[in-house]
Amino acid sequence: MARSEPVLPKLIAALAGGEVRIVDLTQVLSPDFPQIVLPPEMGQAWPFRIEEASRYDARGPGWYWNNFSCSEHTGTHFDAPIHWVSGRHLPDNSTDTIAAEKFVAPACVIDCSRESAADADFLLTVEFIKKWERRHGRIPAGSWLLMRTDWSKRTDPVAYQNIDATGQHTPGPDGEAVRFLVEERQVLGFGSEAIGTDAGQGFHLKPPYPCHYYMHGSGRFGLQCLANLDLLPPVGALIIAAPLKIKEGSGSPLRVLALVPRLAAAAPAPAPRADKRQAATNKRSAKKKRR
Ligand code: 23J
Ligand code: MN
Repeated sequence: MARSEPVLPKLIAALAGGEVRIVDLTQVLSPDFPQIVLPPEMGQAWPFRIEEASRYDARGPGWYWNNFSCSEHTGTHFDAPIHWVSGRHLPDNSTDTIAAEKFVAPACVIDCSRESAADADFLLTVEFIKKWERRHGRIPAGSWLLMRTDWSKRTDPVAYQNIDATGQHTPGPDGEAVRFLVEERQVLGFGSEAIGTDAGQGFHLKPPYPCHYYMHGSGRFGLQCLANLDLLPPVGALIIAAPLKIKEGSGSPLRVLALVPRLAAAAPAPAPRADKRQAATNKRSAKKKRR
């Protein structure tokens, strides 16, 4: 960007003119929203609770306000590296010490909605990611990788949790995919629409909960219980995700916002130059042949 063209006035004008829209990727924080449940012998995350302090009444004639309590991992929330044992000794690993510039970053959105509808235990693989890259280009270092599953459309808490006798059944990445994203693509973090960044059956993968283990073990972040990922383009969105500055916090509920170019939402991104043959195929059949 040339120094004679300051970028912020352009952004401000683009926002005012509707060329850049704000998409809210956050679930409503309420006692009704599902909370992750661990085996009963383990420590549990508090669900969201809220209690009125006053509402223009004898307790406070001119004002309304509430007290609330919850876990660091309630509702749409951020996972910091210190959350997992693999990240416990890393520098700047908690919500109060992560550099603030990490909270504004681009996103790649990988659409697994069809696969997740067909199989609640769908696992995102390296092969699936590489297929996505042939259409949309290489995942840039420092990007969020957001896994679109449309899981956030499940407004029934029972369907959202999807627990049966064998445990929780929600989609997530397999261990190799997480290692690929961390080591070969240097992603900033991984985001999921489901209740965990790991699959519901992630405990049975190697290592258990590979997304938590590898992401946080290499200083990367997680976003859980995201919504509206279907409104984002595969590439080109800018995410603002800043957790509360809790001292030594392992995470926090937060508001996640995406800045989205108006015309980018529906149109596929330009094909990568590196693979011209594939690019030609994509142009002909981008609509009918989805991965
Ligand atoms: C603790 C133990 C296992 C898991 C989690 C927390 C989460 O998903 C979380 O909210 O970070 S899988
Ligand atoms: Mn969490």
